Amino acid sequence: MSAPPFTILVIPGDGIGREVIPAAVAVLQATGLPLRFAEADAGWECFQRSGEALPPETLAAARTADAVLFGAVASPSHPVAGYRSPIVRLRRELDLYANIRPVFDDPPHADDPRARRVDLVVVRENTEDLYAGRERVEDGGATAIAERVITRRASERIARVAFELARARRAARNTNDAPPAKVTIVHKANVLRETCGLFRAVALEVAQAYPDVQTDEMLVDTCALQLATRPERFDVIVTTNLFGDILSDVACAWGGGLGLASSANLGEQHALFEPVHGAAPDIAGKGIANPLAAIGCAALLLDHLARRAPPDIAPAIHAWSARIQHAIRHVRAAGPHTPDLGGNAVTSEVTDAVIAHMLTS
Ligand code: GGG
Repeated sequence: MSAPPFTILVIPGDGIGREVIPAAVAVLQATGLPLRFAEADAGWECFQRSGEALPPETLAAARTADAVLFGAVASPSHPVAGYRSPIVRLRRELDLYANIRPVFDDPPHADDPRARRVDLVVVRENTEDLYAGRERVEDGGATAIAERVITRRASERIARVAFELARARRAARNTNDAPPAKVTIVHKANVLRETCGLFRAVALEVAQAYPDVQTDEMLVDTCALQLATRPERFDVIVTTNLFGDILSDVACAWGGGLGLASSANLGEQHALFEPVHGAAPDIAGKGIANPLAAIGCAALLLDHLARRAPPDIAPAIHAWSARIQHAIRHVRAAGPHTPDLGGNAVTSEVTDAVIAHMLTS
């Protein structure tokens, strides 16, 4: 392949991000595709070393890369002067407004028959809501206030992503008896009348343009319960930033847990891929982190590059993504498994197994 290489900016971040991202890079390198890797720093440990959680050179490199592969960040829960979450900032700076978090159980990790029918995507608005960072204290610190920002523009564009995705998923199922596409709009408009009220109204307006997609709506607390008890009823869930953060972790329980959950952060100009899991300080440094979520991100990243690649190489890039996903399914079924999946394999053994399967099947 003689096409100019795509530039992938790799930001391992904190904790197990530094263990699982090299695994994903090893998988991408094994494809032999024209990819050029650059590495940059960000995160809590970076802040402690340099005073910057997201150094300007990291942000500049992210702006020029074809895609970013991000590991994890471990922000402290207590306030630290000058510190802001670098991943929340990156999503906003790059206008990565759509956070796409698929959950499926293939092969099923549990005997529960519901697990076999789980195939859903949480589409989370990624740039505003309580994560807009408008917080202040009053009364000499006795009162803390956070402003929740919901705009028509952000609600409209995320709803459109959800409906387009539902339509595309239905088309990809490619059978007459496949269930219809469905989008569930999740909010708390009965209490948060202005903010969730706006999000709900705009999402329902967008739904009018998609008569082929079933639309329903659900309060966020009901959705949490339904995700825990009837996950098979969902296709695409669209919701605001904080609700999406929480609900996608709940949903992950049906996909074998956080060690298997990959996500894409997409905007018009940029794309960033990261495992849903965090830095996992309890296991960091032990070499036992599950790399499959990060390797799944590598597959999502290739699909993204394929959509932008010249027609002569796009099919090969797509094919490698499919091979990686197939290898992940194989290793999920046959092992080796890291401790989160009940095994005792180390990160490198799982990575090697994925690469071996991907290159030989
Ligand atoms: N890879 C996703 C990740 O790092 N999740 C943890 C998270 O969102 N942390 C936010 C933060 O620590 O700033």
